[in-house]
Order: sequence, then structure tokens, then C-alpha cells
Amino acid sequence: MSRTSRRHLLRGGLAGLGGLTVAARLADRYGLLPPDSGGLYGAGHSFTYAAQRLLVGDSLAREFPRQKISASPFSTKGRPNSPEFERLARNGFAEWRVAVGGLVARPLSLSLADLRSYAAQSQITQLTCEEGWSFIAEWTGAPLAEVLRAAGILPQARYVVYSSAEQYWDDSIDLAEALHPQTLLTYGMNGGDLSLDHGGPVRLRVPRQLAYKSVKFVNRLTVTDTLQGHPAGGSYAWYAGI
Ligand SMILES: Nc1nc2c(c(=O)[nH]1)N[C@H]1C(S)=C(S)[C@@H](COP(=O)(O)O)O[C@H]1N2
Ligand SMILES: [Mo]
Repeated sequence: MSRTSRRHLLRGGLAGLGGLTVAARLADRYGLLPPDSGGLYGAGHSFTYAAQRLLVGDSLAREFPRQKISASPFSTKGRPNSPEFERLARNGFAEWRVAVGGLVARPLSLSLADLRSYAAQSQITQLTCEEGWSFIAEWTGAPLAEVLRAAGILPQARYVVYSSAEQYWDDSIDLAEALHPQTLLTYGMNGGDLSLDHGGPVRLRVPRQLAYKSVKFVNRLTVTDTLQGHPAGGSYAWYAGI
């Protein structure tokens, strides 16, 4: 969609028509329906997703100057509670792998060294929890877009589902978010290795959405054409744009 027709749709359509159900119908027509749009809050949620996808487009999450990096970043401090994780940790995560599969031409199994072999990208962005707290940090990693390019995503791909070594829901993002230049498979924070507190060895950083989409201890990515069978977000909204 061109910029003008986007604006036209926004002014004449979503904004002008008002009713959320109408917005949801429009969103559906333009392929802007989030996959969890059914149910009680469906129409309102659809409106948020559609409005943000139209307004935000490919825009960047805000980046901060180095002085703004938080001195003591808060952590929820959860850990994968498994002997296997402890074994991998004792080994300095030399055997950690991020599996990349699903609708790809070449499934991958990436070690930390493999991830570091992609051109590293750094960003100073804010991690914002839905509960109201946040911190700013420098995150370093491989752009997810580059990893997906290496794996060769198939034409019917629409989502990337990602899994944690921790007991956490499999979350997912659409391809626009997955290919966005600020979406990173991070292994570094504030100049050092990503600590266990912040989801090391590997965390998917999705800086345009709330912190719960930035899943810690990521060990599997699955490219799909549907989210059927991939419940995401628990009771949280699937699309968490900020
Ligand atoms: N694996 C995993 N990832 C997770 C969570 C979690 O409990 N487990 N919590 C999410 C939520 S709600 C928040 S606010 C942030 C907390 O990140 P932090 O511990 O680095 O501050 O991680 C997100 N990613
Ligand atoms: Mo959170």
C-alpha cells in the first residue's frame, strides 16, 4: 500500500467511520487482522493492530544516547528450571543451539559462535514491562532478518513462533516484525555477555512491543503460515505495540 493510500484509508476509513467493528472489518479486508482478534476485546485489539501497522509501518523503536542506559536494570530473575539448562550453563553454553525450522528451505541449528558470525547489530532501547516499569540498555545480537535469510523462508511464511528453554508460552510475531531491522537475536547487553538474569545466552529482542514479547532463553524459531496450534501470549494481547 502506498503512503497516500495508507493515509487515505486512515482518514477516510478507520478514523472517519468510527465504530470499532467497522474498523475490524476494514482491517480484515486489508490483511491487518491480528490472529487473536476474536472474542470480547477482539474489535478493539484489531483496531490497535491495524492502526499501528498503518501508522507505524516500518518505523523504528526509539533509540537513546549512551548516558541514558539504566544503572541497575530490573530483572524478573526467572530461570529455566531443568538439569539440562544447568548442564548447558556449566559448559558456558558451548552446546546451546537455536534451532530454526518450519517453513524454511534450510533448517539451521545455530551455536553462539554461529550467531556471532552474523554482522552484529547494537541498539540502545527501552524494555517496557506491561506492569509499568522499564529500563534502557544496549542490546547486541544478530538481526533476525539475517538469520531468516540464511534459512531461506518460503513464500507462504507469515509468522515466526519462538520458544524458550523456560516454561513460558511459545510467542510469535508477524513477518513485518520478524524482518524489522531492530528485531535481534541478542547475546550481549551493555557491552558484556547477556546475563542469565536478562535471558542469556540468547534472547529475542522485539523493541517495538512490550517486554513480554522479548522472550528469554530462546532455543527454537519456527516459521509458520498460521498461528493455529501455537497459542501465544497467555492472557496478554498477541500484538503489544508501544
Ligand atoms: N523466558 C521468559 N521470557 C520472558 C519472561 C519470562 O518470564 N520468561 N517475562 C517477560 C516479561 S513479562 C518481562 S517484563 C521481561 C523481563 O525482562 P528482564 O528480566 O530482563 O527485566 O521478560 C519477558 N520475557
Ligand atoms: Mo512484564
